[in-house]
Amino acid sequence: MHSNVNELFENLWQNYLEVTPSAKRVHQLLGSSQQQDICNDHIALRTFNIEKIGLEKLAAHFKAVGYEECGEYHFEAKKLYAKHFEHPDRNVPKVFISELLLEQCSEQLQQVVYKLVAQIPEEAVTADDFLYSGTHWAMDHATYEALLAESEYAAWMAAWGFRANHFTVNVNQLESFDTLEQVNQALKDAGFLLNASGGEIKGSKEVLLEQSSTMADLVTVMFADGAATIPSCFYEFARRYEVAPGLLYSGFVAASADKIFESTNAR
Ligand code: OOG
Ligand code: NI
Repeated sequence: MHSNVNELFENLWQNYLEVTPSAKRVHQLLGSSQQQDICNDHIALRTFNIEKIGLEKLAAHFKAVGYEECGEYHFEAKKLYAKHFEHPDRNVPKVFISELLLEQCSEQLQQVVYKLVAQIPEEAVTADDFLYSGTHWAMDHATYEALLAESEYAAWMAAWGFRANHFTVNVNQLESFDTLEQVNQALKDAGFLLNASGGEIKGSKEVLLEQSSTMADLVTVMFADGAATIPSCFYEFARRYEVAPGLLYSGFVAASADKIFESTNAR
């Protein structure tokens, strides 16, 4: 496990860029007009609720660099459970980790997932690079399609594995944009496709958090039986409101998160 939080994030970021070509363009678009670098509000990772690689196994890597558990979230329809973590250093991104509740899925899906997870070497889970290690298995295209028919989340996880599935621009800190509407308009003008599920802006001032996101990039992956082009990772934008003077809300909003998950849907 890493002991340096900045080193961990640098690796997560480089790994994310490898499969998210649009992330560089997002930074050019939003960051070119300001002195400071873009600041990230949070990142998110996904997994399956199998002991070997469950949420807590991912969380251990963040706890090792100082993160603390702060909130939990349930997504009944998507069969997901999630927690969020914060670091005492407010400049470090928050972390959102979810896991698919396999016992609620079909026998076939469970069997496929258990076979994939069995291929992960035990020691890979505590290795420095686990959180950006991608997949540890070979999968054919038909298996991906079978997972996709039942759970988009399961298919994404089987295709991309362990990595940050998005980074999130902290909109409060942008110098040339005041509102999330303005950010969204700039993104659309530049040709980005936004996730419109539940509306382009999820949440509101009333729930202390507004969020939007791009639809995931389409990237060619090599399945065991050949190449296919599928959704990879996306970029999110978050504007937070004060819970008290000078103190921004730091949690997540389950109803909004439910829609953000859909940023990796096919389009
Ligand atoms: C996480 C979706 C939730 C948020 O900010 O509410 C989320 C995911 O897609 O894995 O990121
Ligand atoms: Ni997010």
